[in-house]
Amino acid sequence: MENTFYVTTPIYYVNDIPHIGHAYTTIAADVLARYHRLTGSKVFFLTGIDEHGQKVQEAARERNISPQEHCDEMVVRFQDLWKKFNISNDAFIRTTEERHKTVVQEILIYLYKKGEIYKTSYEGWYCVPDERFWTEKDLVEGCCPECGRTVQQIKESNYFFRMSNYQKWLIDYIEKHESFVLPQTRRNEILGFLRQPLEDLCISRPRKRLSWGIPIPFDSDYVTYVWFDALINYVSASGYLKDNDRFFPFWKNAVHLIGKDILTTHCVYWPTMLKAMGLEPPRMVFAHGWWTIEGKKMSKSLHNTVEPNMLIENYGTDPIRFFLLREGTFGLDSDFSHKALIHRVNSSLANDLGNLLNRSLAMTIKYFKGRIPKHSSFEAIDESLHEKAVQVVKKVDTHMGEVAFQKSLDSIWELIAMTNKYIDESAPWFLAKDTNKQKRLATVIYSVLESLRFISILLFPFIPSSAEKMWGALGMKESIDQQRLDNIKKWGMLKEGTVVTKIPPLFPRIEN
Ligand code: ME8
Repeated sequence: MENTFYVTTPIYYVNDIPHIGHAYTTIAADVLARYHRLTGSKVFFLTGIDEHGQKVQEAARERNISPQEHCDEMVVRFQDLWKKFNISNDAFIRTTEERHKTVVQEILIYLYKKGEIYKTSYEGWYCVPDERFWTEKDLVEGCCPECGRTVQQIKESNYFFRMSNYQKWLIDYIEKHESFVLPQTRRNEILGFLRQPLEDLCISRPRKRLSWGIPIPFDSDYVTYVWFDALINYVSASGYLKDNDRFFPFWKNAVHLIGKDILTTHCVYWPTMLKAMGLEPPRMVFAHGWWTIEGKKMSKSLHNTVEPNMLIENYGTDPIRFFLLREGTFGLDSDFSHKALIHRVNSSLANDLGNLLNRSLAMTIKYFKGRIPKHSSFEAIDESLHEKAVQVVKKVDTHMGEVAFQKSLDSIWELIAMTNKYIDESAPWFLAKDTNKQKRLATVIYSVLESLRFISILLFPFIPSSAEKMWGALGMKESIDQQRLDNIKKWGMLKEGTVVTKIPPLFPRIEN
């Protein structure tokens, strides 16, 4: 049976202006999706937008338009940005779409009939901006523990999901499934959180206070709590209830990428909701760290949000994709600065990779009129380059399985560095001057180009458009996104006689 791989990003709030945090998660998901396609898996990559809730209702009211019109206008900013970033998502879900709303309502009816949802009156502290209830003990100095703003005491009837029933099950599940919540620190955080008694989850909001939500199908006075609605996107968009034959094979291999800010909703609310619905939890929830900007928390009030469109304009798409995944460890916090970005692009992309490509193509053109030469028998130095290339493919596979982007890139850079060193040590420019060494020269150039073939394939998930150009420059005719690692990871597949082309520098040096 065909392998499947399902990767998701959070669905971002439609009101937000897309920033590098959103771009980070989406690019990471794109790299995983592209990598798994390379391995031959059938991939489903989902991203989308969270469109309900108080903030959207208020923003629309301020603009004197309907919430739907507001969403329709705002969603485009994300969709346009993902195009610019070369994001290869297979689907895009908006929570105001009928296909999503009907699944949410069917789930609500199912859980209500099953006794998993009940109505009761409730008194608690409510944070309006976060749309969340808190208990007295949750509050920090009388304010919302999440955003620090003042809370209001509210008494009202609402519907609750019996989340508390699943506490024991969840602890057990997390303990038995080591890679369900990653990285380890986040797993410990959730297990720590679950040492306190788990309460039931309020999953409705009275319509008189908030009307912009999915109506509760068995009580027209209420709409669905935005998180209960939003989490369901992961199953509604992949065919649950509507096309179960498509849904289940993907669901058993689902990976949610999220930021560490939304750990509890994804690792407590979501698996317990799924359990009540009779579904397995996703295979993995990986929570990455946060980007700070020049050492400071990114925030609207500090006016330090990094705007991705501006970054693309200044530096180009692939340098940003590369920087975000190379700079920090996925799972830990990272710091953004223009200085670090410029340094990284100049040293790794312009110097190491760009120069390797340029000089290799230039030598092929100069010594062999641009035709890939025929190699003769390989010497020890050539063999070690081959071995390295084959070994790097394996290493990248292991690292990608661990969602370790930085390590994957480091391994690819080992091959780049070794190929540069191989050129320096083999000194083709001296071989070229000696008529007796033409066969050796051909073998050296062949080996360098073959290594570049490996490099371009391995880099394709990370920097797709540059890798495609490298691939084209090597004279490869078939499209790079149709390649499968299994078929191409053998050394010696470049065909002699193929014509290479010199291309403009892929990564021009950025001057400070
Ligand atoms: O939470 N660094 O949406 P959201 C890295 N709608 N990533 C960051 C970041 C930062 N400084 N800031 C935000 C929501 N992110 C809900 C999700 S899912 C069913 C519903 C990224 O627009 C990170 O992926 O606030 C985080 O999880 C996400 O943006 C939150 O996006």
